[in-house]
Amino acid sequence: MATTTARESALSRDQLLKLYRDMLTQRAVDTRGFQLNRQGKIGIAMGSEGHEAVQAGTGLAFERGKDLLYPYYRNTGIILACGFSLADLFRSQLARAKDTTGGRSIINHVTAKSLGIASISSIIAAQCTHAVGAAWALKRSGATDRVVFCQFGEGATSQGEWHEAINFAAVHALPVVFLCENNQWAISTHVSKQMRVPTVATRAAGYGIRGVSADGFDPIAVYTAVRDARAHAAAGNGPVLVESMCYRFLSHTTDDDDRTYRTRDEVSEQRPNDPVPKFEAYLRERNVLTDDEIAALKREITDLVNRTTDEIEAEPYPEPHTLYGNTYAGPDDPWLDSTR
Ligand SMILES: Cc1ncc(C[n+]2csc(CCOP(=O)(O)OP(=O)(O)O)c2C)c(N)n1
Repeated sequence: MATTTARESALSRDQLLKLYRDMLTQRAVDTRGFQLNRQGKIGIAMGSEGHEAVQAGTGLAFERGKDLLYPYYRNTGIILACGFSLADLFRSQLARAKDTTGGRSIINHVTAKSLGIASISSIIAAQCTHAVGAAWALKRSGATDRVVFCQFGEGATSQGEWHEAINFAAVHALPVVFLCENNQWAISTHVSKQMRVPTVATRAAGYGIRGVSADGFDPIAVYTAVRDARAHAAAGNGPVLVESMCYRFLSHTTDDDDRTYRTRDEVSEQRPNDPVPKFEAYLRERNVLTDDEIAALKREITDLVNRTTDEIEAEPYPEPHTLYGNTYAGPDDPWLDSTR
């Protein structure tokens, strides 16, 4: 098992700025989700504070137009980094008519075929078998330089489906990168109750594939690990398991109260690892951005998120007669049709 912590600065200024913008956007969107929930405007929000470096780094390694992404429910940052529109994300959260599922799915469960983004999974590890199926299809069709990104938390690695998926992908040398966001908690279950081995990446040895642990608070370390894993899989060498070590600073969702299972001291001890101020300090030290530029970028992203929220809130909800749309063939409302 390899460990990736190196802060490689072979990245261009544009790449560094993309990482930073994506991290700020993810945090602003998640904060807004919690606010909208507390205002009674959306049913539930899932924060990802602490996962920004993982998701921005992964988004940068994803090759748009070639790769496929099989996300899980905490992946708003990745889907935005891979090109999903902010407006469509808020349409999903606010269940508006123009949402890609017509306002019918649980929040953030979006799909974007044109971007290679499969539907987000809330069924733990279900996306892993789907991702492996897609990777198998890529291999059988003779596609080259195309890789499937499969995202999940460390809790998912206790599901049978995860083991089946990774084993099948290993045996058939499929072009898939398994990407674990290890935030130490699966709702109230600590990682120490999840597995006896020290890291998820160590599990790769059991399947005969490469396993890598990356510093998930450092977007450059994550990017480097995922980029290398992608290259390995794309070259026909089979899957790689990349684990990014991070932390979930907020409750599991707005329906969860994390004070019931972890201490405030534990959460405060992790705060210095917060990836957003850490990356800001790095950009400042390297003279990539000044304090004024950082403040301006934050204002720009806050304004964008505010404006988009207002615009989408002003859009209409789906019409009641569309309730059965995409569910039954024929008229939208079978209850109005007495012959059915
Ligand atoms: C098959 C299945 N079992 C249980 C659940 C309930 N559940 C929802 S989230 C979750 C925790 C998953 O934790 P992890 O995979 O570590 O991801 P995290 O939420 O920490 O990002 C569980 C058990 C579910 N959605 N699906």
